[in-house]
Amino acid sequence: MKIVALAGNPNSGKTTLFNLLTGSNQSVGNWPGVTVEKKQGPYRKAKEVMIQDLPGIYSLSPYTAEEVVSRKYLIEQGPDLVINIVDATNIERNLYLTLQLLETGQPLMVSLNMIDLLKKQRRKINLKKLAYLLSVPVIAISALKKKNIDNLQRQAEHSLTERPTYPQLQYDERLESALTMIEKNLTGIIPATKLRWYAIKLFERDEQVKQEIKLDATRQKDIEQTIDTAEKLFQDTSDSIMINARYELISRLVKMCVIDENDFAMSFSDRVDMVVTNRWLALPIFFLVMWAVYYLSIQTIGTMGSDWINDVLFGSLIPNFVQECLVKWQVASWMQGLIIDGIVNGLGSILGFVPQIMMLFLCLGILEDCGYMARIAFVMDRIFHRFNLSGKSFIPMLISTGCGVPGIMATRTIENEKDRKMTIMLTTFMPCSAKLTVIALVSGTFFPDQSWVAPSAYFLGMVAVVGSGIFLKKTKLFAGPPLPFVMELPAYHFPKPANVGRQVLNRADSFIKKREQLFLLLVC
Ligand code: BGO
Repeated sequence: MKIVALAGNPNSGKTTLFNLLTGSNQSVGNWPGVTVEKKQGPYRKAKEVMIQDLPGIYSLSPYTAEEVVSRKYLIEQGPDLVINIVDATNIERNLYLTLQLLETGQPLMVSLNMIDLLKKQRRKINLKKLAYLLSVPVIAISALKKKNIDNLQRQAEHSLTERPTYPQLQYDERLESALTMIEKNLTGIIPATKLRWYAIKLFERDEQVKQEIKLDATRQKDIEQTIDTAEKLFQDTSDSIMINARYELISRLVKMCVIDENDFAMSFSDRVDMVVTNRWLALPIFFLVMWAVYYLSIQTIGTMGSDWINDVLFGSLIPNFVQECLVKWQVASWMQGLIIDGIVNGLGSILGFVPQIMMLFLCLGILEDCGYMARIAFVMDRIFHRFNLSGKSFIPMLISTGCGVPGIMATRTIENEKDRKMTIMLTTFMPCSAKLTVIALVSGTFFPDQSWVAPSAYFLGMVAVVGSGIFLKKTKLFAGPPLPFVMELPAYHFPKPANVGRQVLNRADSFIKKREQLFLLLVC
């Protein structure tokens, strides 16, 4: 069986391409020992080829679980072909991973995705030149619009059968001579195809690689001397020398291959972002948006649906119908009371919230799908960072105001394990739609004429959650600065009804199931 691995930055379109290449025949699990999703599936045109989706990563450094999994897989398993999906609209950042993939010496081809968006941005990339400079095939595609996929498949099939080898890219001459000296120290210990990768990693003083290959003292001393000399020459640390060398090469590649027809014009998303992520306007706009969301779901449209379910459907229609049936079947009156007051009214109290919740999820789904929520995480990161919290904790917490279950699921995007665990612990305490009812009940019963009590309890709950986060961050278990917040801000899109619909149904489903379980527990 031949293996084709898909590698690329998060949001580069890997999943979209993976789905096209495998059809619906995929299996999902976890990589051994870590909670990183592992997806694979047979190539839909040749079942003997397995498509392996690697986690979305920005580099092959050993910091996040995703990076460790990917580099271990690439170096130890050695797939027959790596397809590197590059977001053509973010080529500078995406090429950083491309250079690192080239350094591994694996057979590689580049799939330049989102070419439709690039065209809209009035930018072009000279593909032949880029392929020539990178020394690997480059195919431009649009995975979303299914454009040029045949060409990509043809090239991949050709690369799989021919297995062509490509020359390594050359960085700064002084760096290259240091790398050659390290490679000489590794000859005979490391296979020739992997010499460059190991030389670069040792040059970067990568602890994992150092421990893996365990060199004798003489070689270690030689390599250390080479690195010291390079550091003196460049007046920089060795890992920074490597990073700079890659970025210098990328900036040369981009200058030579990318043609920007409107270098000074701003895109629509840039113009909207000037207002929406503005230092002073971002939060007031966000509060207005959230107020509109709650107004639509809790005050108006959602409540109309809930009132109809409570007052009409479960207020008279269903109870009257059930009562008539029970009387006709001569059921004992205590049993009638149990069925109508217990089961029918209980069911009504679950379903009564559904319109409000669906409306809330619909609004959140639209905001997420059009790209606004990504901006909010970015804006909130400015505030959260002051308390050593990650801005990525905000979206799960926000989703938890609807329901804790999808909130916990949303923590998957937080790379730092400590931050993820802490967010999981805290999101469930967020005042969700279920707790809203309890707040309404308690404040309505004990403070009937004080309308400020319920909203205060709601917002106090949120402040307590953030306060607990600040406190937990000071404990040994969760201490440490959050990882730098790197997040793709997608261009604003019209929300896709299918995406939004799926999200609303999934979230409403977990909301109903959660309440259903509680109801069954109470009935039992
Ligand atoms: C959202 N062209 C365009 N225009 N978009 C593409 C293309 C393409 O060729 N390929 C992918 N996309 P993933 P990873 C989205 O989901 O495959 C889009 O992480 C959004 N979602 O549709 O998931 C694709 O697996 C809200 O867009 O990438 C997806 O690598 C607003 O790129 C995104 C805007 O694709 C990432 C887009 C809630």
